[in-house]
Amino acid sequence: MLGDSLRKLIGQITGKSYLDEASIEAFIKELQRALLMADVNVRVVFDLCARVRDRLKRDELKGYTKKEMFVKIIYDELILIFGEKYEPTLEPRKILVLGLYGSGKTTTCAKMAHFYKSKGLGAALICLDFDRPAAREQLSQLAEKIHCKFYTYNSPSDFLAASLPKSEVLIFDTAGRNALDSALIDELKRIDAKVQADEKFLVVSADIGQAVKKQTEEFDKAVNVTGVIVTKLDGSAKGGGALTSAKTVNVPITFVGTGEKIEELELFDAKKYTSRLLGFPDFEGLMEKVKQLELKEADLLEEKLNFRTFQQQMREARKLGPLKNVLGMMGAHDVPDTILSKGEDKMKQFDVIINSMTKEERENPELLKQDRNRMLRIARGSGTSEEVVRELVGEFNKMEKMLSKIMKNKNLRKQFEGMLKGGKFQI
Ligand SMILES: Nc1nc2c(ncn2[C@@H]2O[C@H](COP(=O)(O)OP(=O)(O)OP(=O)(O)O)[C@@H](O)[C@H]2O)c(=O)[nH]1
Ligand SMILES: [Mg+2]
Repeated sequence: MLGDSLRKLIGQITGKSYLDEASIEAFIKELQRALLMADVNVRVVFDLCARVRDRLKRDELKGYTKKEMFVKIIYDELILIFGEKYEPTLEPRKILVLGLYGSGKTTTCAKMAHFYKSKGLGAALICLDFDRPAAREQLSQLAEKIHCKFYTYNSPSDFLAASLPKSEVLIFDTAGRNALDSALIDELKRIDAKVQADEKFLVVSADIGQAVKKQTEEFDKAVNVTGVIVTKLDGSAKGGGALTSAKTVNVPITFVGTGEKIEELELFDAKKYTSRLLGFPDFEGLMEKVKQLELKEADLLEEKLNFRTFQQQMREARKLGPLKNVLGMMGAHDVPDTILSKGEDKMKQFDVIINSMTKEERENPELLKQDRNRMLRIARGSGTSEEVVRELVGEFNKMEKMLSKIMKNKNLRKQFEGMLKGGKFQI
C-alpha cells in the first residue's frame, strides 16, 4: 500500500543519524518509487520530487532539524498533489454524477443523498441511466433504503428537470460505458444541457491506474467536471493515481468511497488523508512535540546530570504523550509495544523513587551509589524494592557515561541524537 511504503520511508529518514546529500537523494528516489507504484502520474511525481529538492535547499530550518524539515516538506508537498479540503455547499442544488461502467456511480449517488440528508437537507435521487432496466431498480431500492424521493423516466425525452422539486439536493445518476466514446459524450451533453447542474462529479474507482489522467481530462473536456469522487479506496493499493488526477484538471476531490455500505463515504480532506498515509493522525501536533523533545535533549547536554535533572527529563518525556508516536517520529520504529509500555511503567516507578530521595541525594548521585543503606531506605520509602532502585541507578549510570563521552567529543553529540533516535535508550 502507498501508506506502508511512505511510512517505511519516513521511518528510515528519521532513523538516520546524519543526512548527507547522497542519502537525501536516495530517499527522494524511494519516494518517487512509492508514488509511481501507487499509479501517481509520472509528471506529478517528478514535479513533486523537484519541489522537495528545491525546498530542502531553500527553506529555513526554523527550529526544525534537517530531518524534520525533510519529513515536513514531503508532508506539505503530498498534501499539495492531493488538493484541499472539500467543503460541500449545504443548500438545495443539482448534482450530476458521471463515470464509466462499474465505477460506483449509483452507489455513490445514494451515499451522497444519505450524506445531505444527515445534514438536514432534503435529497432526491433521479435515474438518468436509460440503458439498463436494472439500473433503475438498483437506484430505486437504494432510495427506499435511505427514505428519499426517487424519480425515473422511460426515455430521455420524458425527462424534464423543471418538474423536479426546487428545495432539495437533486442527485442525478447517469449510465456508464466501457469508454468515453462519442455516444456517451453526446448523451452527457444532452443531459447536461437539460439538467443545468451546479456540480458535475466524475466518479473514478481507486484501482483505475494510470488511465485516470486521460479519462478525467476527456470527461472534463466534454462536460466541464467540477469535482472528482474516488471510490473503492478501501480495496486498492493504487489510489494515488485517482487521488491526484483531479488536481491535474484543477478540480477538487470531493468525496471518497471507503466501502460498499451507505455510510462509507467521506468528505475528502488532503491534510487528513496525508497524515493518515504517513501514519500520524495529528502530524503537525507531533512535529511540535518532537521539536520540544529535541530542545529538552539540548538542555540535557548543557545541564549537569543528577537525579533531579534526570527526573525532569523523564517527566518531560512522559508529558509528550503517546510515547510510541513520539519515538516513531524520532525513527525508533522497531521498538516493540511491550518495551514501550514497560518503559512508561518504569518511568512512573523511577519518579516515585527519586521523590523519596533527600534533596542532597538528588543533587549528588555519588551519595547514593556508594551507600547500600540509603538505597534500602529509599526502596522502603518509595514502596519499591532494592532491585528497582539499583535499576534506576544503573540507568542513571548509563546516561552519565554517555553524557561524559559526549561532553568530551563534539562529534559524539550527533551520535547521541542518533542513539536516542535509534531507540536504544529507553525513556
Ligand atoms: N468496496 C467498495 N465497493 C464499492 C464502493 N463504491 C461502489 N462499490 C461497489 O462497486 C460496484 C459497482 O457499483 P455501482 O454503484 O453499481 O457502479 P456504477 O458506476 O453505477 O455501475 P454502472 O451503472 O454499471 O456503470 C458495486 O458492487 C458496489 O457495491 C466503495 O467505495 N468501496
Ligand atoms: Mg449505475
